Amino acid sequence: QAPSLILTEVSNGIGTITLHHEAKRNALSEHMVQEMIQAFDQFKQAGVRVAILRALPGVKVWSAGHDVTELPAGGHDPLSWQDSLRTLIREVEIFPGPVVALIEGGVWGGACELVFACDMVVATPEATFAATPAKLGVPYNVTGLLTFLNVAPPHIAKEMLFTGRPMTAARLERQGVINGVVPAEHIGAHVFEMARTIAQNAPLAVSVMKEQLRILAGANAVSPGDFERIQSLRRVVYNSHDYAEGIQAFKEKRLPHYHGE
Ligand code: KGJ
Repeated sequence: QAPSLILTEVSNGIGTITLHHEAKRNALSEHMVQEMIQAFDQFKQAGVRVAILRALPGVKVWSAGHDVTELPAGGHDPLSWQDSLRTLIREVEIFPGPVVALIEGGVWGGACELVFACDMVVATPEATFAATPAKLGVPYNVTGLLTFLNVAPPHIAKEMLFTGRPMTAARLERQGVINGVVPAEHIGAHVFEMARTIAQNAPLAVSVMKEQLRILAGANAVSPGDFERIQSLRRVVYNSHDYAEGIQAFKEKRLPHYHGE
């Protein structure tokens, strides 16, 4: 059996998932994602009321995002319904209790979306957040963009998505995108305190509010025609030279050369 890439713990109705694959900078591989989904299932069975998603204390990289080696080479939708990142984000959204992200280090690409999809986010002052599909030439999917628009003001979401540059925790807190910035030595206690407060409240009321908020946040009507148009535009991107080049350049550890086709 392959070694576990996460650690899990349950105590007093609070479940913690700790990403633990530092050699690959906690990239969200299929293997790690499957383990996280299993952990959420176990949390449900154990009656966990609040989940905390974190990496080991002191890490430089919270997660490097989608495992780029697992993105299809070209001609296939890299963020289809069955993709591991998409599956994981749905799992966080439908988990019956709040999921709180505790962030130390850099958060990249799909991991940035994962963190924004959590119900609350607390980070250390050194934490940074980067949305990187434009760096790799990836056509981001519809619900993925909605995750950004649901938590960030449009100008901030666009700056993140168009530049791909890491944004500081302080700036995101000012914009109301994350809930708090707490020094590393206090962040664990701070997040557990928040989790304990939620866990003492009425679990049915909390979980039904979470589900209502999820439904309301996704209540944008897109016509079938518009949806098909979006999918056809995305198809142009993942069929392009630039998408294949972005993935290839990452694997060869070099800068990509983009032509816009
Ligand atoms: N996928 C697969 N392997 C990765 C990833 C990744 N995202 N990130 C890092 N690794 C692997 C590297 O290939 C190295 O493998 C090892 O982790 C350490 O990375 O050569 P190996 O040892 O076999 P590295 O780069 O030596 O570590 P640092 O110098 O500490 O740099 C950490 C960084 C996070 C800055 C750097 O690894 C990096 O820039 N990673 C890619 C970040 C990124 O662009 N992620 C977004 C991926 N895209 C998406 O999530 C999506 C959905 N998207 O639309 O774009």
